[in-house]
Amino acid sequence: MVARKRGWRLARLTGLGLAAAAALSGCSFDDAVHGFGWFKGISPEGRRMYELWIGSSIAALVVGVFVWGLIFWCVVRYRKRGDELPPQTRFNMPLEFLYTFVPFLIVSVLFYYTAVAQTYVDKKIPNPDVVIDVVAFKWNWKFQYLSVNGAEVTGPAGQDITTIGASDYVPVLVVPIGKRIEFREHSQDVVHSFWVPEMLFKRDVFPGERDGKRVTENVFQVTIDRAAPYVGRCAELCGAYHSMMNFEMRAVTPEDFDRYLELRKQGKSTPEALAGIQQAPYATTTSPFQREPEQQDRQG
Ligand SMILES: [Cu+2]
Repeated sequence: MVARKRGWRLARLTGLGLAAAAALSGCSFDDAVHGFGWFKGISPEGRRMYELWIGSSIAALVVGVFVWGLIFWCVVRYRKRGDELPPQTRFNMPLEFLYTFVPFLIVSVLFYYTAVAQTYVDKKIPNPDVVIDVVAFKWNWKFQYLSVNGAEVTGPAGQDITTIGASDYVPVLVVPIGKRIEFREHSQDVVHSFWVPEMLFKRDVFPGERDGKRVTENVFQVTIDRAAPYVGRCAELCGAYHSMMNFEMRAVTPEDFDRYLELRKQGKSTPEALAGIQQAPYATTTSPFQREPEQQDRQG
């Protein structure tokens, strides 16, 4: 009777714990189960990596279930039945060949799909629609629009159009959806890492100079297909205030993007220009500003 009561309490506690974990982690059951914990991605590149992850996880599960099955079968089938030594079957050539060849095959298949996905994610086209210069430094980001549709982006007086945070807001990088965006990274001091979790992508930002000129080692391109605010982070421990090195990437329609750039060129600040395209409020903390309910849905 006591044991049954205890079992019931344990079951109730477990259920409560699982429910709390699901609620506190902030992700839906569907995300957790179907995505094995991953975001679905907001770019075609991200979704390729998502698919690779899902495929690899399923393959690993299949192998895992098969191995667990073999273990339990052996445990039951070959229990000790007496003191007599069972028949010894070492050096079984076909079996040894099989368990050398099969893992090699698995690794080759995983390698193939990884190489294909990586090539796709790293692909760069010659004339991206938007080119953005990313400068990381301790402990903030500076984004500069270098060109849009092949034309250099400058203000009327030839000034650069840059976005950098201030004491009351994090840098907000406005980008258009459906356009090929190129990011050129450079660090002014130590190694940082540009990371927008929902892009399922991050890339280190390296410092370096050659003959007095900065070296841009890392360049990548991406197309974002969902208009929403996304939090961006530094993913490389870079010093005392590394954790504060956040930015926001605001993906908007191409029309809003053009208007935003126009306002910036007219000398408006980032918050003013954001307000001008009805994209205020802007982020003031490490989280992007309050999202619309439909944008919160990661299913896309
Ligand atoms: Cu950093």
